[in-house]
Amino acid sequence: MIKDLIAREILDSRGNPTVEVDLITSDNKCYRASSPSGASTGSREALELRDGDENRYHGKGVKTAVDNINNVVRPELIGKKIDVLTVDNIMLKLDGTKNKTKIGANATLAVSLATLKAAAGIENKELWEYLATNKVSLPIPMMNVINGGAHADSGLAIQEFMIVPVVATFKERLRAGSEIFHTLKKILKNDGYQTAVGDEGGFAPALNNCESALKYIVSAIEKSGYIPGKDVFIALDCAASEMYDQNTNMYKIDNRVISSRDLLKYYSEMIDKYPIISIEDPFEENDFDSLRLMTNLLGDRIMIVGDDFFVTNKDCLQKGIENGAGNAIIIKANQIGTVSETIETLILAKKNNYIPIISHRSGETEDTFISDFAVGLSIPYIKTGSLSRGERISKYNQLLRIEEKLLKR
Ligand code: 2PG
Ligand code: MG
Repeated sequence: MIKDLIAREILDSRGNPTVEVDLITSDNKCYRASSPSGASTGSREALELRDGDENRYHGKGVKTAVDNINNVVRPELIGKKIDVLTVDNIMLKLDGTKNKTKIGANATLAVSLATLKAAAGIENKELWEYLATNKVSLPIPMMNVINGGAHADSGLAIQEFMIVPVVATFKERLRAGSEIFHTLKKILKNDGYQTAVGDEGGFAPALNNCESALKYIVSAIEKSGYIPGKDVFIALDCAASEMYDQNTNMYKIDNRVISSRDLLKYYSEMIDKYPIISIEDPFEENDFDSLRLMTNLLGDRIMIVGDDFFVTNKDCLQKGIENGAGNAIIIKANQIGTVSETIETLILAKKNNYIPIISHRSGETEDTFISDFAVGLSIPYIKTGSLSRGERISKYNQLLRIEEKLLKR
């Protein structure tokens, strides 16, 4: 039974407030969870409730969301069974809005996650074990080694340049990632570029264009002793809504202003030249037509991933399914605000052969639930940043521990 809920305002990896919850069970155990926070958010995401009081944290305080848990949610949940679906349904009813605008998705998610962790704890299971229904495996990481877009001031239009090591074990994938990351640092530095890192721990060099980022990455893969296109691939998150100008219906990339058709041509050239296996949000979030066109053209060669397009929302994904737009989906629990709705979207994706990729947010906490979700829910890919910054590395380290345990069995 839920004995108590204590919510508080903590800070995320960018130093902005977010919501943390302690759930106390009737046998006095404490289960803790927190909500991550995005920067390049999709407009259809559930509401991240912020106070807007400019006198605190530049308007970014989450006191209202915290108070909603302590004063609105808590009284309804005390004494209730520790079961995610039950708890989520109570919160959905209390909120009553489509996008969680009353309670806030940052509030509901923290409570939902804490409940899930408690449910696992009661069965003496780790979170991933509790979630697992059949044979599990470790995910392939997409590691964001060069940052641009809204995550860094490198000036690069594409937000994330990721390496995707596909070598045999997770431990070896992580090693490959780390070795390539450090090689990349060396070669960037040698060429006179800055090697300070962006929000997700990747470098933010002021390169002239996106293609040079791809060249540097390929060179770092090779110089580290791995084969591009065999051991290690490349993935991009264009977060193209950030490159899009709705007045002109054009995209800005590499000091050029181009149409969606030319952007598609550009992607297709890059896929021919570099070992790219995945492109996320290639167009602005409403342009399902271009997404469908790209899926028809390139969908049998690469993953075409919807993040801002689908926002972990089953209705938005359904629109993609009906249009044949995209063949993969980013899963971010805070985009929808509860564990059970996240799983619903995941099930819909799998049923329709959309490849799921579980993802962090650019603002993260020390909570490593996405690592457990990746394994427990059989999600083949995980996006959780670069090979630096504790809040990113903590997810990788958790996956190492899980793999170790699985190998012992
Ligand atoms: C994305 C994410 C995570 P943000 O666009 O995929 O990398 O960024 O959390 O800022 O939305
Ligand atoms: Mg994205």
